[in-house]
Amino acid sequence: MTRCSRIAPALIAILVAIGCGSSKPQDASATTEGQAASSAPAQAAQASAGQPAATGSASIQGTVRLNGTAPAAEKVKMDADPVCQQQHASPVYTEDVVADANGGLKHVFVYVKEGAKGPFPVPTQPVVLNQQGCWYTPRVLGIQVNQPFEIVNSDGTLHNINAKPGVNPPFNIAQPVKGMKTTKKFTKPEIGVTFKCNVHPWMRAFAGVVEHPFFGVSGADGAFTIAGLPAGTYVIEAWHEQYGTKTQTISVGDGETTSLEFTFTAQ
Ligand SMILES: [Cu+2]
Repeated sequence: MTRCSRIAPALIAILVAIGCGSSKPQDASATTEGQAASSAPAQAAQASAGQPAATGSASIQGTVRLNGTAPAAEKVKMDADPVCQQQHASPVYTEDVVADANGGLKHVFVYVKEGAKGPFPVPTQPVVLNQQGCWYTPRVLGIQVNQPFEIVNSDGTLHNINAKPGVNPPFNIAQPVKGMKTTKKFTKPEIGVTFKCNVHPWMRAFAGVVEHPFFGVSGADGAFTIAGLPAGTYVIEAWHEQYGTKTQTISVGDGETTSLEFTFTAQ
C-alpha cells in the first residue's frame, strides 16, 4: 500500500505524458513497432547481399584510463519502490564514474569516428537493453543505424523509457508489465543517446549509434577491442558520460593488432 501511494503520482504523470491510458494499447503498439523494426534491417541486409564486406583483419586493443581520483560512488536509494529494493541483496552504487585500482575506466564507448568505408550490412540481431532490479543493463551500448534495439522489462513494476536524442526522434514509452519488449531503431548516427526512467530517476543508460561495426565499450579494467578493421588510417573517439570525448588518429595494417590508450582526467 505504501508503495502504491508513492508510485501512483509518478505513474499517472508518465501515462498522461505519453498519452497512454492503459497497458493494452501500449502492448499492441509495441508489437507493431517490433514487427516493423525487424523487417527494415532484414531488407537492408538483403539489399547489401553480394556486396563485399567492408571489413578486414586489423584490430585495435586499447585501454581507457582515468588520471586522478574518481568521485566516490553514492548508494542508490531504491526504497521508494520495494520491487526494486528486494531484488538487490547488497546496496547498489552509482556508476557515473567507475574506475579500478589501476585507473582503468569502465563504460567508455570507443568507436571509429572517421575513416570507415561502407556500406556495411545492418545486423538483424537486436541489441538488448534490459531493465532488471530497476537498473539498466548494459549501461553503455553500441548499436548500428537501423539495427533492432530491443528494450525489455524484467521487473514486476512499471518502467518508462524516456529517450531524448538530439538527432534521432525522441520517444517515451511505458512498460508496465513484466516481460514486455519494445523494439525501436535509430535511423541516424548519434553518440551519447540518453535513456532515463521517470519512475526511478536513478536509472541511466547511454547508446552510441554508428553506421559500421567498429566500436567497443570499455570493461571494468578499461580495456576495449575494435576488431575486423580494414588496413587504413582512422580517427578513433572515446566517449564517456561525464568526461566527454577524446580523439586520436591511428593507422592499422592487415592482420595487425595495434594498441591505443585514452586518458581522461578526473574533475
Ligand atoms: Cu524504472
